[in-house]
Amino acid sequence: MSAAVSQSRQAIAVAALLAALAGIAGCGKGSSPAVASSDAANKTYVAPGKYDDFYAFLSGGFSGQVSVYGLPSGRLLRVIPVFSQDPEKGWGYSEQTKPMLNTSYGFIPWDDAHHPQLSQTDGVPDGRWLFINGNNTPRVARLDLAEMDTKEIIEIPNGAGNHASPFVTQNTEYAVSATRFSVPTPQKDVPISSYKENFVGQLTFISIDKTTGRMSVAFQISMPGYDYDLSHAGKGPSHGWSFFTSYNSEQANTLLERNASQNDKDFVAAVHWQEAEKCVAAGKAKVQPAKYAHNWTDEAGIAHSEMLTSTKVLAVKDCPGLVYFLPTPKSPHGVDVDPTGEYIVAGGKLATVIPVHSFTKMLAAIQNKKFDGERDGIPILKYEEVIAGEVQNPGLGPLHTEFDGQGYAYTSMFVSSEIVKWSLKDFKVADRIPVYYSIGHLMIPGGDSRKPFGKYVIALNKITKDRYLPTGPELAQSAQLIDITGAKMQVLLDFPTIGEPHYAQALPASLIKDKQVRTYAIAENKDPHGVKSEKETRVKREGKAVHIYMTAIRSHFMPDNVEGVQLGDTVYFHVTNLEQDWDVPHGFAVTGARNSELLVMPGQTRTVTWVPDRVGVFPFYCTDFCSALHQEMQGYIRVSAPGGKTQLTYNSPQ
Ligand code: RUQ
Ligand code: CUA
Repeated sequence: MSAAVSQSRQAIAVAALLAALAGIAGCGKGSSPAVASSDAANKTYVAPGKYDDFYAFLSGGFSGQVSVYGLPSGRLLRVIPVFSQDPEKGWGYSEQTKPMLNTSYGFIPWDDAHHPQLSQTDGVPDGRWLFINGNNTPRVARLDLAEMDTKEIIEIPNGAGNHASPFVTQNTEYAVSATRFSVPTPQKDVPISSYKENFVGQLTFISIDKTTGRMSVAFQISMPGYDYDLSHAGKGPSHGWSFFTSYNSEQANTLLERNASQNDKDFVAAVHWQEAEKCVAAGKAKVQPAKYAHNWTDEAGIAHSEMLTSTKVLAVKDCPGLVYFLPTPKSPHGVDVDPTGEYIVAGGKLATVIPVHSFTKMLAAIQNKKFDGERDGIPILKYEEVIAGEVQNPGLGPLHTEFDGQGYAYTSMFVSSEIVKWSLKDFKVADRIPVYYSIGHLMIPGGDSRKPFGKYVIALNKITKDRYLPTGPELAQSAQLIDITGAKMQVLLDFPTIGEPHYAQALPASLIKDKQVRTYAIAENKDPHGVKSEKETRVKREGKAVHIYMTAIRSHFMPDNVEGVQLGDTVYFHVTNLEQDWDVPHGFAVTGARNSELLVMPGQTRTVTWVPDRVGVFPFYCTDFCSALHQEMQGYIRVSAPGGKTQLTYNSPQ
């Protein structure tokens, strides 16, 4: 079908779509017909003591965390704290972890995490790291997959609403970041109505060190002030490019719901980052002052934070061949690149087709200058020249697409609450399945890589309604596991999730299960406040600070009686867990603590700060049931009035 015909069809359908969008909340469609069969139960049953086949990493959305699930069982295995303080683990409360949440705005103990991304080698998940974006105070985090722990967080300068992120390139050369909200850059005091003159979009390329994973902002590209929404990197032949969707090419600054839904097409920005590298090397980027935090955890498990002061910004006009616009209907959201690297699939929230761009055609159109004018110096490629095809009648509200590596694509349809499977050969719909309800992202293990692992697709649904026992006004978000091995998709399982899992990633368990760290060697404990045995335990006063160098081992603390603390002192409990056995953490909590407990892994040291505000004798105890005599794992600290007991005393090992 010609592009012109499909366009008019779109125009007719958009009004209906907008009406449907307004009524999204009405998606409680009553009970689902999809009753799981015993066959489905068999496919998700993981017998007690047996392992799942896949690790799945789901973003926690507004919980700011990452949760780890086993597939196919849907069992929650762990919540990894990232951008939000977590009292369960002491993350962001212990002195060793607090600097991880530092930003140019100060200590920010929360963020909105959207897109987990596994590190890749040659376009395939390599099981080393997981990256995830913080949307609100723009940040990107790197997690280590052997420890399942957050190791690094970098703030993104000149940004706001870091949504199109982190989406790594084929060999994890870069993770990217883009401003969903264009802002005056550098920030300045201007009328909001001067949006068109003053507001700038920013695409950021964060380089990743090949061996350590260490992140640094390599360069930024300033773009017209649109909303940059999602991204994916090219692969194979399209390696060297990254694709970003944009909406609000209308550049509205109010009531975007209507004002940013005017244009028939917005753009996918195709960014040739290898060209950017050349321009930056040739000195074409401008060094701009910027203030942003870079936080990392060292080998000793201690976080550090440094404030950086400048960034390199590349203007499109200074680097010809850097960016091209691919017209894309209509307010596109997701952009996904198929395993061959040839097809660039966009999900237009208000579009009635799924447009599939061809990378080969794009290169030819660039070569032959098939342009439809330009915006802000960025050539707009002719739609007909770059489009490979449109998937007709896919359903309503396409958002995101994943691939099975068998020639099929799977697109989430928000408005019509379904997943539609279509062929990359003829762009024809091959199957569809209802999901409950209002699906956002979907995920196939490895489904955005060069070699998808396939087998399942998970629907990550925005609205839960009647799927579970009701729990008051708030319901857990809902994921659905769907078998994609046959010609027809089959729902196997519903399971609740934590926060809002925007996106997810999964890989075969065999890739990382045997490299999981079990303990930290106590002999190699490098924490300056750590001790290696009970003999080294001690209590030291430094002015108004009292440092308690304490150990924990089944089933006591050493020392467990401390006296001589004065009102007005600040007490630091440095707790080292001497255990060298897997799965024997000790906890630590003290009465009146205004932060949280500690959870200390074997061989690790964690410090909690305690400022007593009254005279008396206060208990502390282990919070993690560690042995038959866990309840005996307790102690006392005495606080005296100034002028009372001044001599520090404590018990030591016999
Ligand atoms: S989003 S429902 Cu934050 Cu990736 Cu698309
Ligand atoms: Cu240590 Cu309970």
